[in-house]
Amino acid sequence: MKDIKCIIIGRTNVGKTLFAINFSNYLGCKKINLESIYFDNSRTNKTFTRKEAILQLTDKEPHKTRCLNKFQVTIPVGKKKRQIAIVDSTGIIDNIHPEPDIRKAISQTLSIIKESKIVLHIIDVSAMLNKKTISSLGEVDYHIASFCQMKTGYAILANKIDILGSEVGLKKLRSEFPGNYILPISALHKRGFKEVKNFVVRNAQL
Ligand SMILES: Nc1nc2c(ncn2[C@@H]2O[C@H](COP(=O)(O)OP(=O)(O)O)[C@@H](O)[C@H]2O)c(=O)[nH]1
Ligand SMILES: [Mg+2]
Repeated sequence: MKDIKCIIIGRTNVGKTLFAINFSNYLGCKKINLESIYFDNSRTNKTFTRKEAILQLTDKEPHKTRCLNKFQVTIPVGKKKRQIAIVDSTGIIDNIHPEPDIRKAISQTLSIIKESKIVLHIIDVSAMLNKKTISSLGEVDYHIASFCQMKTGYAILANKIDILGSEVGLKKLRSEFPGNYILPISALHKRGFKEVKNFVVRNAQL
């Protein structure tokens, strides 16, 4: 049976990679077996502990991730166990990026959205009120939401709710995206993960 694809998308620095690492750990992966797929379709495999993955794959600087990173997890769906590929991706931006390699990686992100049953769109609610932050809400977030409107497996994850003042951002997010399913989370502290897991399980069953 084919893996169910669950892609994690969003602007750069919103916390996609940290979420992918901590969520797969929450789903029971003690070791992270990561398959990286590059835009030329070349692939590498690496095994990390959670700590190593956080140190090597996440960063304060934008565009640390420049490929699709596949985290293989197994979750109970009904009475069976199903393989789910949690796919972390290169952050998308409002404009055209000057670096060709990043542009190619971004187009790789966009091309996989269509074939993913589950799309988790991460938005940094701590940066909602600060337009100057790299991870703040952008035009591209509205484009994603309208492109994914027809998908039942589409949810917005309102990340960084551990940061002071983020509840104001969450309120604004809810008013900007009234028709969408929004789950508040902290990728750092694994908050809201139970709700995300339930959403993934529900949609994997469909
Ligand atoms: N406080 C806080 N920081 C976070 C959270 N999620 C991510 N970060 C930080 O945001 C930065 C970017 O995270 P990363 O996962 O690399 O973002 P990506 O570019 O979307 O993959 C890193 O410094 C993370 O530690 C969160 O829930 N809370
Ligand atoms: Mg990343």
